[in-house]
Amino acid sequence: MKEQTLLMIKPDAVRARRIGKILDQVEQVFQIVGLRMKRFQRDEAERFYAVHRGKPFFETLVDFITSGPVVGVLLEGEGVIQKLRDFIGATDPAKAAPGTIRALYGTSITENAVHASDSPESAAYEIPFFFNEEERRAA
Ligand code: 3AN
Repeated sequence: MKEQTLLMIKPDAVRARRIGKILDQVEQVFQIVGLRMKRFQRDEAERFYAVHRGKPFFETLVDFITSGPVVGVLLEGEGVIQKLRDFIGATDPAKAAPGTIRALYGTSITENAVHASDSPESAAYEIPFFFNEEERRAA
């Protein structure tokens, strides 16, 4: 089934000037249909990570994601949600498979370079933080 998903390049990777390298690797495998740089306000970041509210790392996560600009990347393709999750690697870069984006560019479980939606439900929730309906349809 053709799906859309969100990849987000996080502030650590933006600061380390890895946007181009990450997009290059992603583009060799996936179809990029949308691209937007933005900086989260605190309330918006708290909504983006609402499923983690109450967890011990929630404040750290919100502090980090609001610490600088991020890049939202809209991807489209057959089974792209799971394929992209495999491509970025495990949440903890130390445990991510060699060659994955997080193994290459992540430095800690918080500063792990990228985020990718983990299900159709989270993709539907997360994509609108970067792209509106019209942009999704035009993709
Ligand atoms: P993923 O990004 O692989 O879907 P989630 O959804 O479990 O991982 O967590 C979202 C984000 O929260 C992670 N990208 C990471 O930055 C942070 N995080 C998750 N688990 C921890 C943890 N145990 N300690 C610190 N930060 C965490």
